Amino acid sequence: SSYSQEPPRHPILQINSKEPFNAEPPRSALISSYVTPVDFFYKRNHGPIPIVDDIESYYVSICGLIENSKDLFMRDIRMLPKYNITATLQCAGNRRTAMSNVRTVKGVGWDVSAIGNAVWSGAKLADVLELVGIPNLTSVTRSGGKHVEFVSIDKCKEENGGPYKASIPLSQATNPEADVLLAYEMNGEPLNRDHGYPLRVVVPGVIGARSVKWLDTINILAEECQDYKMFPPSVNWDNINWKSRRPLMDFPVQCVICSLEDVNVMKPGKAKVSGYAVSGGGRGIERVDISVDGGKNWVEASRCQKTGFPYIADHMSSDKWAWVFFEVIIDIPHSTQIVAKAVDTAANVQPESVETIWNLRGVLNTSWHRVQVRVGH
Ligand code: MTE
Ligand code: MO
Repeated sequence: SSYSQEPPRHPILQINSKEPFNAEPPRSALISSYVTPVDFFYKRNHGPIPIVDDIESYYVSICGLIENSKDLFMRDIRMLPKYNITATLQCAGNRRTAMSNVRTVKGVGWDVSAIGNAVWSGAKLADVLELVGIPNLTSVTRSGGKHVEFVSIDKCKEENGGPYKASIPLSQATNPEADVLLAYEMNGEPLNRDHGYPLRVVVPGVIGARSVKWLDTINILAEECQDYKMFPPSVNWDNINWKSRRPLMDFPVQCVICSLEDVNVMKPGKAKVSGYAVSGGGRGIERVDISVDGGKNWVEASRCQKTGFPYIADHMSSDKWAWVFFEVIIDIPHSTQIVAKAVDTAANVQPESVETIWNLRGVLNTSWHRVQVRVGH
């Protein structure tokens, strides 16, 4: 079958769908390391993993609404300044299973680990576009170019066998501060096949779907790609109007307890509650609050953000797109619900209940994270 040449994967991963391969690490493994090891990093695919075996002949085409289209080989991309960006990638479907427990949604089920934090290294998309003369925005804007579409070489089931693709606004693509990368390394190693070898896009602070793996073509377009959208709870498959909503970009503030499973049996006394918190758009985490009485009273957890790797603490690197870990030691005297919620640096808060944000695609479940603990003697 087309899935006969899949790469080997770590047995710790919990498999949510085998073909295409979609898997996430257990909660405890996710927070065992600030920089997520490649083996533990969630894998989100829409088709078989493509094989690129001749790296010398591999190139990315830049075309669409530009005067001269251009092909860039790996050596052209490697010649540009190399940046190391620690960025958290999160699937819009993270925590979908909890949303589908309210009412059925369409999409692969995920617990809380469709997220990971890696050091991505490569060229800035802004530099790549400059190489082909694109920041000369006058010519592009005159031609009507407003969006940059990334097209992959993979073939996916959901696209009727066509390639996977996604777009971002041209203004973000050409902004060096947005840190959009064409990455060829993950955690200091060449990308592996699962994560996009030989080259992938990394769009920090934005839903994972925009970070196209196995990049084949960059298209300058007038219209954005019609994909990943969020609808109100009243919209169903009979009254859906795709054109009525914008594609999702920045992910909202998110926070999850990873030290506890959904139902934990524990002894009364002090326990550690820890996990991750992250916000989109480069917004930091201002505060993480923990409650051990279902959300009536709160204590603030301590936060830490370690730098990705010691050797990249310089002007060529950034960790403003990376998650924080939080931790609090707290007394849990009896069976209860433990809740976590975060506030980002723009004072955005998380919705209290998943019911109010239910949507038929099951995206952006950022409701307060709740775990049930049973305390016994
Ligand atoms: N790129 C390609 N070519 N094919 C895909 O299926 N999945 C997207 C994105 N890029 C996908 C892709 C989605 S939905 C997510 S969340 C991230 O890749 C997941 O990246 P990862 O598998 O490296 O964790
Ligand atoms: Mo995703």
